[in-house]
Amino acid sequence: MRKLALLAAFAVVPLALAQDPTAAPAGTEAKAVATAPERTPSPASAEAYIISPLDGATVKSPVIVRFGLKGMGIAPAGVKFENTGHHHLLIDTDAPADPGLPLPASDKIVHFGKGQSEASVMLTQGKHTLQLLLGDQNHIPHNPPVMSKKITITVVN
Ligand SMILES: [Cu+2]
Repeated sequence: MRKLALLAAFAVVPLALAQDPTAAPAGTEAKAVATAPERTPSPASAEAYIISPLDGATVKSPVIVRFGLKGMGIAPAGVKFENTGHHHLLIDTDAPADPGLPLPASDKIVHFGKGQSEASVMLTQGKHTLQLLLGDQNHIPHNPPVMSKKITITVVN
């Protein structure tokens, strides 16, 4: 199962990137066209939140970040299942302006496509912001996006 999920994650990334995001106008609701990337709807009750560290906390690196999610479930990237998604941790950055595109992977946008619910994050000393953003099987934020409050922490030695 673990291997399968991994394979699925690798298989879906090039596919998602290859799709033309302009094919589906932003804000288009439902009426699924199999070939065009579409926003996956999120239930109104959905909420992502950072369990720990707490906003304003002073912590040491590596920082264990625990991901909270209400009203939805976790599924690995590449797996389509209603009302699920996987976490992305935004580090010292805002969410990309266009929520209709697959989230890029970078040092500041970390994917947890295996369905992880916590991460150990190496951070330099000083202030950092953390925010969770759920993505669907294609790493595209839901509609509306399921995003946590952005927290600020201070990392010390
Ligand atoms: Cu992702």
